[in-house]
Amino acid sequence: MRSAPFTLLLSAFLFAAGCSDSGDGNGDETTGSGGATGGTGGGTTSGSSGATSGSGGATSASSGATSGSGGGATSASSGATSGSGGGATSASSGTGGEGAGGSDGAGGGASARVPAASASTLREAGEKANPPILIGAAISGGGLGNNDYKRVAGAEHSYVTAENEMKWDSLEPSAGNFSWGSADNIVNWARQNNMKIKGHTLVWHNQLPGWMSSMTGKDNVTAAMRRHITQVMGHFKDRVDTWDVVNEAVQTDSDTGVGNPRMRPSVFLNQIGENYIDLAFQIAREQDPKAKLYYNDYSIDARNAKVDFVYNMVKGMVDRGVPIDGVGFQMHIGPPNNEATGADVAANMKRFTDLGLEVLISEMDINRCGGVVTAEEQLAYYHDIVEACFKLPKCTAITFWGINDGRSWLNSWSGALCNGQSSQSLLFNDQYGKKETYNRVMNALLGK
Ligand code: 9MR
Repeated sequence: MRSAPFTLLLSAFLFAAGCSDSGDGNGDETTGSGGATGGTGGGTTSGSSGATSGSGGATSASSGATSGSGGGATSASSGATSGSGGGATSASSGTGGEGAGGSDGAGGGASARVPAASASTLREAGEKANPPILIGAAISGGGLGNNDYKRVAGAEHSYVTAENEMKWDSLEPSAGNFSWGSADNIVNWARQNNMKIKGHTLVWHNQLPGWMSSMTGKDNVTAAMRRHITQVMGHFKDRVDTWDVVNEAVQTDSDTGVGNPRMRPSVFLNQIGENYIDLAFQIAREQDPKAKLYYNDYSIDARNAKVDFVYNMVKGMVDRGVPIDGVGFQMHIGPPNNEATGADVAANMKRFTDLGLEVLISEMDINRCGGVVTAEEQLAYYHDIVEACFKLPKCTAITFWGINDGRSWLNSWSGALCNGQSSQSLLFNDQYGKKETYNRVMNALLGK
């Protein structure tokens, strides 16, 4: 397994390869209206049969679909009961159990997640775990045009993030004029398949239309940000109840999260100031009192300068009473981003859950290009990182950034060092067959 010294080496290598922070594959490269370029189109203890419920969330039994409009919709392996209170509870054999502080539907203060005895899909393994865990995928409009893609995506996942279709340039291409069609297609497909949806993403420096990125004046930018958040959350209300409110607001000298962490310049930072982050979360909370509101970023997966900065930023928000519910760790492992062992991830995530926050793996893929991550390392990373999240009851979701290798954004991003080769980064091959990476993830979800 690679450790900090390797990360530094990788960082130096990426610099040598010309992968500076202004061109990293996390989208820093574009700020204009045509942003999307790469890609493909687009306090209890858990028990064996405990009941769980989230705030306003739906609850379903083992084979049931996870659904519901409230935050923290969950399912339990057996004996599930629903509740409208905020407290997540898991109890042994349905004997009740105590509320876990009203924080979420994720097991609250549960000390361990109990895996399912068996499962035939990742989704089922997640739904039958106690507390349950959402298994997600980035879904593209282009992908949904393919029947195999749809079959695998729907069968294996319980959670959807639109890969590009809910970004600012897609939803509000010109000021005040909203375009919902491609996002609605994904959201409606997800709901037909009883999948929960994460809105991605409300405030981000990238995939921002030119009219917005060139706006000047604090009042103008604040008003435009307020309108965007309000309109978008309003349109999807009762369909989308978890949101990446702010994405990638922190940068370092290296895409691996090393060196000089600082707030990332953007129209929001430049015109409003650092307070834009608090403001975005406050506006989102006003719009939906029950939604789960997340901060999301890359290369914060293992302990490094960037994640220390993000930790302090998020801790400040919690201390100030800013309505943040959790942090998404993107988990793009390998070029152009960081590497992280399971142990790194476990220790790093725990700091955030100790603040009372949920954590999520929000965009996982492991890039094999450039010979930086070997096949064996990739398998171990997939198992051990998924296991690290699974073992934390407050790690509420694991989302993979795509379905099959052939459609991965990494294949066409120069910083990923693929040079026309497949990144081999996901769980399904080009024919939508399960890869060994799938088996390792399944093992981790079953506690093996
Ligand atoms: O996968 C997305 C790709 O199709 C787009 O071209 C790219 C443009 O910025 O965004 C990709 O998704 C990014 C996500 O929205 C935020 N985190 C990094 C992801 C990979 O770059």
